[in-house]
Amino acid sequence: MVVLSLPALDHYTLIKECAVPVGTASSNIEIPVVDLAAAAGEGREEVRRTLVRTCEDLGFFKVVNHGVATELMGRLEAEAKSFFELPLAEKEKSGPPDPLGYGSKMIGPNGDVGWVEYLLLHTRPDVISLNSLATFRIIPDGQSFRAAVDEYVRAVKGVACEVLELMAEELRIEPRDALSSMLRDDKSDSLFRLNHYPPSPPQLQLQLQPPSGSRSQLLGFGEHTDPQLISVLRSNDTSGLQVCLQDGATWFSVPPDPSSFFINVGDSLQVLTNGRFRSVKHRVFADPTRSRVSMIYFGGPPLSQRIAPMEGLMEEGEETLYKDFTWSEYKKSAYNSRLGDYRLALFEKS
Ligand code: GA4
Repeated sequence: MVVLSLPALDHYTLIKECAVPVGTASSNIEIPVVDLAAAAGEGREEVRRTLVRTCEDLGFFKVVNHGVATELMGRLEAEAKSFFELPLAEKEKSGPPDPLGYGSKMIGPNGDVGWVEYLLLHTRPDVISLNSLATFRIIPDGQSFRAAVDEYVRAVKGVACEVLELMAEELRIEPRDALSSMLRDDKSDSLFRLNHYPPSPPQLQLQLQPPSGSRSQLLGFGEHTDPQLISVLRSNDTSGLQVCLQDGATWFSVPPDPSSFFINVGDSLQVLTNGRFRSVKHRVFADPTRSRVSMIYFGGPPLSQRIAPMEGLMEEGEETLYKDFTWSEYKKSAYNSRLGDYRLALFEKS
């Protein structure tokens, strides 16, 4: 069992804000599966069809047979654990997040909190803030951590690009790499996040029970959509991730699967497909007994990229649902928002 050391139980009010009464999330939803080995062979068309249907309905799916080495995933998880096991004062040398670097309990710049500590890094080695740079200096074997992050990011970026190419093919977007080239671009503004959700301590759980007797859980990361194109998540064997159905109200729990990736559509891909694909709301609850460690690649375009519906997929006479904007404008606006805001509202045509 993985139990990492708990962050100091200091900001009691912050923690209280993370305790939310929850209804039972449904777990009997079958998560769509995209098999990349099948996509490389005769099954390609079938996989493409399922993928596009899934992005239209749910915006979330699991990827299997992806070819990323289990050893690499395990190595990075071990490096992340060693980092999160450091004393708080050491970790704080890489913080507060600006937005890159180490953060604990505070998410983003606008007052969101969660039962989580994290490291947020840029995937381009030349985009470093002092904080994120410090990350690899404060651990004894910082070089091997950096190397594992770089190797892992290269591998998951490959998976994200393969998936984007399958989508483009099925949507008849020309050229086939019109989407994936935004991630492959040297100037791609992609991020990488390592999250550690410590177990929610029993003494706190007792104190936090709402008077009504309803169940209360510690919210690790509040509900939100991702602003980028596509996110690729891998976690250890601890549950906690919940995804919202298209109705905007029904949540389901995602059973963990450390050997697979979970992918979700982000806001930018929703716009590039003129609302055909769904940017999906998701959130994470802390487990009462086990640490959850997740690693997420957020595939974003270069800052100057225009985010507008792709020509090839527009039907004749179809109107653009969104105003014209660049990724840089959208990103700036996202950082002025709260986690749970519907960020695309400002960019929709009235
Ligand atoms: C959500 C997706 C990514 O984790 C992230 C987050 C970012 C942050 O943690 O700094 C944001 C959040 C995310 C969206 C709204 C803003 C920005 C926190 C927040 C309140 C790194 C990202 O790109 O957007």
